[in-house]
Formats: sequence, C-alpha cells, structure tokens
Amino acid sequence: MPAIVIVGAQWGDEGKGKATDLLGGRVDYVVKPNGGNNAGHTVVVGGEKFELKLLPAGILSPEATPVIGNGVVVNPEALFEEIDGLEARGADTSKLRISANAHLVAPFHQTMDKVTERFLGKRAIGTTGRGIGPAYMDKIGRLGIRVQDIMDESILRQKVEGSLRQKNELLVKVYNRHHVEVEEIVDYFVSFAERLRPMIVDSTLLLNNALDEGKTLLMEGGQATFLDVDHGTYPFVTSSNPTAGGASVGSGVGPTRISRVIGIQKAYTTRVGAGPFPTELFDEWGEFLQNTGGEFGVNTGRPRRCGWYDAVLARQAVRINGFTDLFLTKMDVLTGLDRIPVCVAYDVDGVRHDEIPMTQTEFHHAKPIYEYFDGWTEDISQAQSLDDLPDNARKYVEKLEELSGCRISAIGVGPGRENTIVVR
Ligand code: 2SA
Ligand code: GDP
Ligand code: MG
Repeated sequence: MPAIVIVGAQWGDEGKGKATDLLGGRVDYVVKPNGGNNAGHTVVVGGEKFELKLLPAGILSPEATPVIGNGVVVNPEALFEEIDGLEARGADTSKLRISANAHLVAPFHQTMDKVTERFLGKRAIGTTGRGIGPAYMDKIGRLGIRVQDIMDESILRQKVEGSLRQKNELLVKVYNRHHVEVEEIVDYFVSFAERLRPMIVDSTLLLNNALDEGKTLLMEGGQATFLDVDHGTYPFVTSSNPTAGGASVGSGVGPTRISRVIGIQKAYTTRVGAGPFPTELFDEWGEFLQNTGGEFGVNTGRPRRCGWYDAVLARQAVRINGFTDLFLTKMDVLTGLDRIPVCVAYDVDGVRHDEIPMTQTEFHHAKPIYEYFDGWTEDISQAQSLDDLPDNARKYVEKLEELSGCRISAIGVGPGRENTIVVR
C-alpha cells in the first residue's frame, strides 16, 4: 500500500479526522493536500478530544511525519497557534514539514473573504471566513505569496506589492475599507520566518523519495467531494479540489502511485454553509440527528444542517473519486430509529432522476425519493465486528454498499479510535 488517499464523500465533517488517525499509526507520512484552516477535524484519543484545523489529523500519530502539501493555503498565525496548543497538551509536532510551494494566507485575504460574503447578501456562500477563497484566487491569478517567499525579504515585498495593488483598489473604493500597507504585511510574514524556515521542504521530492524507499503515505483530503470547486455544488463550494485527483495535484504524488482511495461518509448527511441539500430535514428528525450526532462546526461552531443518507450523491462520489473503499461513520447515531429513510433517486419537477441532474437549476428542484429500512434499538457502540451488529444494522450497511456501488470496509460506531468495526 504505497499511497492511500482519504476523501470526504459528502459535504464535509464525515469523520475524516478519525479515519486518518486510525490509519496514521500504520503509515510513515500523513499529507494534507488541499484547503487550509477552514478544515475542522476532531480526533478522540483515549477519551481526550483534539480539534485540528490546519494541521493534518495524522499529527497525533507519533510514528508518522506530517506534511503540509503544495496544494494547501497556510495561515502562519493559525499554524503556530495550533502547534503551540498541541505542544502544550504534550503532542510532538517537531516532525512537521511544509511545502515551499504552499501559498500563504494574509490578513487581507480574511478581510476580502468577509466583505465579499457581506456584499453577496442573500447569495452568500457561508464560508468559514478564514480567507481561503481569496488566497486561492491569488494563487490561480498568479498573484499569490508562497511559503518559500518568506525566505527572501525582497521577493516577499515584491509579491506582497503585487497582491495588494489591485486589492487596495477594491478594499478602498468598493468595500470602503482601510488601505493595507505593504510594509505591514511584509513585517507580519517576516515575524514568522524564523520559526517557519526549518519546516520548509521540497515536499514533492520528500514524498516521492519516501515512496521510492518503500515507505507508505496517507493523503488526508480536507473538506469534501461536493465542496470541490469543479465537482461540487458550485458556487456553494470551497476554492480547492478536495477530490482524489486534487490529492495528487496537491502533493505532487502521481496517480499511479496511489493504491487505495477511501471515501468517508456518514450514515446520514450534513452540510455547513449555504447551498442545495435535497435530503435536508426541517423537522424533529433533523434536530434528532443534530443533537444525537453533535453536529456543530469544529472551526466556527456553526450548527450543521442535517438530513438522511443520499445514495445519489454517494454514487457520484464513488464515480468521481474512483473509491476503492468506503468508511461509514456515525452508525451509532441512527440507533433507536424505527425506520431509516434513504434517498435512492430524485424527483425533479415530476421526472425521476437516478443520478445527479446536469444543471444547477434542476438540482435545486430535486426532491428525494426515499426507500425505508428497518432500524435497531440495541447499543452498537462496542461492536467490534459485523457479527456484533443487530441484523437490521447489518442490512443497512449491505443496502448502502449496493446503492453506492462500493464496498464498506470500516464502520464507525462511536467517536473514539476504538469505536470502529474494521471489516477488511
Ligand atoms: P470556505 O471557507 O471558503 O472553504 O467555505 C466555502 C464552503 O465550504 C464549506 N466548508 C466546510 N464545510 C464543512 N466543514 C468545514 N470545516 C469546519 C468543520 C466547518 C466549521 O470541520 O466543522 O467549523 O464551520 C468546512 N470548511 C469549508 C463552507 O461551509 C462553505 O459552504
Ligand atoms: P472531519 O471534518 O471529516 O474530520 O469530521 P469532523 O471532525 O469535523 O466531524 C466528525 C465528528 O464526528 C467529530 O466530532 C468526531 O469525533 C465524530 N465521529 C467520527 N466518527 C464517529 C462515529 O462513528 N460515531 C460518532 N458518534 N461520532 C463520530
Ligand atoms: Mg470537519
């Protein structure tokens, strides 16, 4: 198993952090290929809860070397806050390495994120406000500031000037904000240079050399398939490619070196921020999932919108990412339900669609067509194998395998590392 990729199969918060943590003990490197401190991964180790934002969740596996890949946008302030927080709790972060080609998030990116959202009004995306979109806009617009620029102050100044010239026009003339001074931003980044320098590496060379030496690596995608800027519910998406192909681009590890692509999906569905969500519930069952599942954002504390499992989305996620396996998380949250609805197709203006309709307009009109499966009442949180599950829980898993078209290789029955059934 040279390289494994983990991808969120829905709209995020499926339990990728826990999955990475589980596998992290078995690999030599854990790599974050996309996103920034908009991510929020919860890992519960020995009853202790860790919340990770910018750092790969695999940082909690002492055996693995954590790497922030070239596809990530790094907010240095958030980075050191997180490192210091983990160190204070006894975690060792000394092995962390950061790609020289990763981009930096500046305070003005956060300002741009917030003012753009305000400007959009009712059409706002519901971003995390961490400046992720504007940082990626600069990257794609060839105005970005990279981690390596911190090592050469005159280059850094040129890059900051380039990035700010056009933004100051917007900030001052359109958004009625203060003019941002170049020197203020240069000083801000330089203040992190000394601590950052020893971590900066050519991560592509590091990871490919490691693979050549027979080492193993795990790529931990941030966000999720339907937040992907190409494949998600555009424009209600993040600004990176959290899908499997993005893991290759964001790490410099070629697709032929990836042996497994694991999709993480909840036994139901959640979403944070705006955008279409066909199975969303607005009744007591939505509240049930939110409360029982503890569905509140790790990063911003926002309540997550909740709904039933959507097999149409699952099939699309399997297709786009080429999943070899699915991990089904939070099965325990469904315990106690009489019957469990699963969306098998959509009704779009009176026409049945077995796959996601082609246009945004149709998707916004999609109403779920449900099939119902019998529930279970037994506590499943201590189950260690499929045989420990009640019949109806096992049937639910089999049904999701059939509907999604992919085998389920692990099942989460509680938040802890130990509350997991490994099927294969
Ligand atoms: P952004 O900030 O530009 O990436 O926001 C764009 C959309 O992407 C969604 N998004 C997320 N959705 C779920 N979880 C995320 N991380 C945190 C968590 C969320 C939090 O793990 O709990 O704490 O609120 C995440 N990050 C981005 C976002 O909601 C927008 O819809
Ligand atoms: P991520 O963004 O995909 O890493 O997921 P988050 O950490 O944002 O959200 C997943 C939440 O579900 C966290 O609070 C986890 O501790 C929790 N969790 C993960 N797997 C399970 C599970 O199988 N059962 C229960 N009850 N909670 C889980
Ligand atoms: Mg999360």
